Amino acid sequence: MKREDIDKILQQLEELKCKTQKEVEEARVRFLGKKGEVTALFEEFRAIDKAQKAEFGKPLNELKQRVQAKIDELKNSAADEGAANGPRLDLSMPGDPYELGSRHPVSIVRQEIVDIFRKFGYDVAEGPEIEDDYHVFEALNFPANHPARDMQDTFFVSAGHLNPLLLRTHTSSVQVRTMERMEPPIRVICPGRVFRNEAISARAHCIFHQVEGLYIDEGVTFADLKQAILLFAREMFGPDTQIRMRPSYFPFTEPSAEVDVSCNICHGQGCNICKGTGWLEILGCGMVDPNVLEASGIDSKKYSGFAFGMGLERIAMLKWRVNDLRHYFENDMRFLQEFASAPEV
Ligand code: 2NM
Repeated sequence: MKREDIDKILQQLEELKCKTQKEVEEARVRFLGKKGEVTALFEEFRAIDKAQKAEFGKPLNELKQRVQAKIDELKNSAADEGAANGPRLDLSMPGDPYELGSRHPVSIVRQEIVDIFRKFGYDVAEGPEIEDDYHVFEALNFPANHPARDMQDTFFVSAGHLNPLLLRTHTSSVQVRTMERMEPPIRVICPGRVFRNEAISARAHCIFHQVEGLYIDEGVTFADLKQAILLFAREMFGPDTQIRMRPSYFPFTEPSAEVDVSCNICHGQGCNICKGTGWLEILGCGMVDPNVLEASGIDSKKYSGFAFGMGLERIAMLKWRVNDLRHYFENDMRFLQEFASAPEV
């Protein structure tokens, strides 16, 4: 092994020029490849005696490092053949299309319901999602020990004092605020998000959406309630829709009723959506309890009223035959895009 062997390669390295990546790769193979010049020197090095090893070990390692550094440097500066020889960017090509979102089924149903009641002369009222115990329970005639007031059923934001903050469990609190603020006649609907501490399943979720309605004036009767619900049901589900009322119980209304509409899928024949009954439950309602009117400063001797409430997820489930509530909250594009062609409302 001779010093000149190393110097000769260093000299070649000085003069090495590569224009393309292909040339850089060729240079790498020439020096560092299996049969490369530097590799050959290392092979030679293995056979020499100890004294020569001491002389050539260091310069040989330095040579290898310098070759590698030079190759790396050329790799960074040489042109990419793809860029130099490949197709030019065609500026006349159309761009990627924007992915358009679509309306969420719950929004579609809410808008339909709001439009129907607007036509009947109702205003829309909104209120806070974080409420206090007074507006969600106390003013609505919930007894002190009612289970809804329990941690089991309601999400509390702050507990431990007389009027704790909580996430509203219904939008009736908005109606309480409306009654506090206005003199009858009152006609409002309150769409909004509500929260209940439920285990999440196909039929229950801890967040869902309601529309509640309230009508207060002199001489409002249960007959007015029944007519309002019938007109609403026919606008919403079609002119042939029938309704039926079953007695029920809510703390804030007396008497109270559960309303079913005739199944518009099987028209009373019985199908798996209506479980063979021919009827679908869609809302709860009743005459506002005089205690509720009085709590918000409305004279229950002079005025009476009705109220109703319905769950939007449930109505959207019936309308589009969605079989699992969780679809509404997962934002899976495959689900949402099924509503892209739903009527724009
Ligand atoms: C329902 C069923 C029955 C209701 C009552 C009130 C208020 F504030 F006037 F008392 N708002 N909403 C009501 C009545 C809600 O939902 C199933």
